[in-house]
Amino acid sequence: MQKETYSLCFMCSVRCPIRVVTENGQVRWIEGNPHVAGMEGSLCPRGSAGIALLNDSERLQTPLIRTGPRGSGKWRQADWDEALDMVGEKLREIIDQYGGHSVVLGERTNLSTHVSKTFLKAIKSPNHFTHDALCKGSVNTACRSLFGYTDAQLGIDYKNTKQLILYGRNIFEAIEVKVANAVTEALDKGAKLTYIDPRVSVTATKANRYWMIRPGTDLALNYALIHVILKERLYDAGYVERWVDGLHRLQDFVRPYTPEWAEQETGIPAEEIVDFAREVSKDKPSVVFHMGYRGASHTDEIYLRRSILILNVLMGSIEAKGGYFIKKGPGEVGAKPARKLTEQDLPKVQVARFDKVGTPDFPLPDPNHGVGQMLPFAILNEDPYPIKAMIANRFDPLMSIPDTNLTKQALDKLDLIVTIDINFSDIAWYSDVILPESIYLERTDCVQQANGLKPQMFLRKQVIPPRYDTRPASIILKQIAERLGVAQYFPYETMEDLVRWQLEGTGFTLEDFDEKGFVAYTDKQILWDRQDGIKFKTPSKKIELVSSLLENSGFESFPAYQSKISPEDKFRLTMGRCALHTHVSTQNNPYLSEIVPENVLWINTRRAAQLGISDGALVEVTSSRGAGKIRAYVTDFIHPEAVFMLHGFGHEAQAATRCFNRGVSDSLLLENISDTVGGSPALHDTFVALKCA
Ligand SMILES: Nc1nc2c(c(=O)[nH]1)N[C@H]1C(S)=C(S)[C@@H](COP(=O)(O)OP(=O)(O)OC[C@H]3O[C@@H](n4cnc5c(=O)[nH]c(N)nc54)[C@H](O)[C@@H]3O)O[C@H]1N2
Ligand SMILES: Nc1nc2c(c(=O)[nH]1)N[C@H]1C(S)=C(S)[C@@H](COP(=O)(O)OP(=O)(O)OC[C@H]3O[C@@H](n4cnc5c(=O)[nH]c(N)nc54)[C@H](O)[C@@H]3O)O[C@H]1N2
Ligand code: SF4
Ligand SMILES: [Mo]
Repeated sequence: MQKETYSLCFMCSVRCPIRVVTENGQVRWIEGNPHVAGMEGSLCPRGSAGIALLNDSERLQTPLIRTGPRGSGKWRQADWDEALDMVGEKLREIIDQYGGHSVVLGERTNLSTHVSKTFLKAIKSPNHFTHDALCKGSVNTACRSLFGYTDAQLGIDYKNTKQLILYGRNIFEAIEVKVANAVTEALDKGAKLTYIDPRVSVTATKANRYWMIRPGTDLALNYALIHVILKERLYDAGYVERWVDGLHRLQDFVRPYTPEWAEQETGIPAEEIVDFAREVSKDKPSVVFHMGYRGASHTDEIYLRRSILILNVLMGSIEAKGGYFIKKGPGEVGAKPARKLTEQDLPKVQVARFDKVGTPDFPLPDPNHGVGQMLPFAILNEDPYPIKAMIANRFDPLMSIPDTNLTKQALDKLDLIVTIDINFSDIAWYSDVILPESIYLERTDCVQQANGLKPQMFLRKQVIPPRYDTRPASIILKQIAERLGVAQYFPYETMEDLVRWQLEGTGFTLEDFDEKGFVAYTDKQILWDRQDGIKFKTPSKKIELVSSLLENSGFESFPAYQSKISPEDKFRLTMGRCALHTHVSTQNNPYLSEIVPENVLWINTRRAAQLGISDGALVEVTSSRGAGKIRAYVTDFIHPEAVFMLHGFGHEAQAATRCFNRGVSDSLLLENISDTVGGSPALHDTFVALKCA
């Protein structure tokens, strides 16, 4: 008999709502949850490949304990008690000798992050970090510097927008299903799409206007746009007057940054910049300059993100139909959000974080997430103190932190590496103990509090029992906590117990999710009054162009532009995603690996000819940090100063046979340098040389 279950996809962390059909213990069908606006049954290719993941015989199946040197691939199977006892004993020794702060837990932010944070607090470690800084740390800091809200607290009303401007935000390949659907709908209704990227991505092909910008120079374009908008008074004067602090300083600052100046830097004709500023401002406030994720990633990234957000502010598009909105939580309708374990009375941790976030050395990045790419430096330099153990949960520091060799060197100093994963990731391969998690179809997860124009809650619900001897991470961490004598902070035996505990006081029950997979606190959209009702969270309660957050920590609000023209004999290395893969997770998926089995290096036709590189040839790509061999994809569709490769290839774990040693890992080539104000790694500030292999 067929059964349907509503749940949440986790082939990537967008968490699209899904409907799953099972029959006789097999998953027959997965589709987007038809009850959820914007999904309408659709799913991306990775979401559909969830069935292949479930049936994959190469995923982790039992706990494993290393028997040879790290990375040698020698393992023995263990039962859960043995593996957990071993982890518990080793952690106990480390904590007794070096203190709880010598333990770090890094993870991709997920629905159980409050469980991991509780685990660390229980053992008195401040050292929880998420992937966030690596993904959008500088976006987060830029948002706080202007509005007092993080990027995650802002949403975009794509459907009603009239002008969408994307700086390498490759919406049709770096997919979030609801967003891709909403943008398609807006384009069908006549919205204009402007796409800026040194590379012609799929999104570029859907745009009304495409600019092949010189890599790294988006900030110059924006300063010129702001220059024109202010000079020609194209901005929303009423909104700016009411909500904005610091316009005059901005005006003085952008005066020298003319369109003619920007043309020299970006390669975009000055008259096109002026025409665009005039066109876009006619549609204000239903205009979205997308704040972006990983397009244009440099040591001054925070200032690019601020400039993008400032363009929105000048269009009056913050808290506007067809613009940005501040996400509303259940508090707006007098209700309560799901509880988190971190709300309990936990031990106070006084020690500074390993990455020094929140101290004068690194004041601005979000301490709720930390800055993961600082980990290799903290371990190697024992600064601020020795780190001895790492738990990697749903995160691969070897492939997701730039400079794999440096990260490995640091990990070699640790006494214990534990990985909680579903796949033989490179970090699992390099661990001492692997604790396998049940995949998303096999487990119930913590509640997703989905704030937005309408606050809602979603649930990832177990669809079928685990295929193999695996457990949910929230249970694994509780069971380690038991061995460390801190079980009192984990008041549950099963995931269902934990969800019921979370829902207490919200007015909803676990069963309420059965019908549609979610519950809604209200059915009306909540937009605040643009005249008087917008609750900005900055000290001034206004949008701070001149930022107290930045300036109180000694950083400028508007530093002078630094040119980004690349050296003539090298290429700026850029990277990104494709629709068929998630970061470093899916390259071994039986379906997805068949369609995109390895990455290639995009190189401009003229530069390739100069180097004698033909399409399909094997080239050696070398940076200051590493080298690799990869096939060339010779094309006119990339700027001559840049090369591009997909992120996530070049896996080293031999047990993942479909992706082992296929293509090259960008992390092997990248230098580990950061935007030290905003917190993101500068992924596009490494230069590479090419030659025929
Ligand atoms: N299929 C798929 N979808 C995903 C993900 C995934 O792994 N797979 N991951 C999700 C996550 S976590 C994220 S963060 C987002 C990422 O979403 P995006 O940031 O939209 O995705 P990327 O593929 O990293 O796109 C980077 C783009 O920036 C361009 N670029 C490089 N240099 C410059 C520059 O100087 N200026 C400009 N304007 N562009 C430049 C690159 O050519 C590339 O096209 O995608 C999300 N969606
Ligand atoms: N060099 C370089 N570094 C980057 C980027 C880049 O483009 N280039 N992009 C950055 C960005 S935008 C992001 S968001 C991060 C992403 O960085 P990561 O979070 O490290 O990457 P993912 O591929 O999302 O997932 C990492 C691991 O989670 C495992 N996993 C998947 N599902 C589950 C599950 O249900 N449970 C458990 N326990 N594990 C699971 C996968 O097998 C994989 O090993 O990387 C950042 N780092
Ligand atoms: S974007 Fe695709 S892979 Fe990610 S959650 Fe949605 S359907 Fe799943
Ligand atoms: Mo990301």
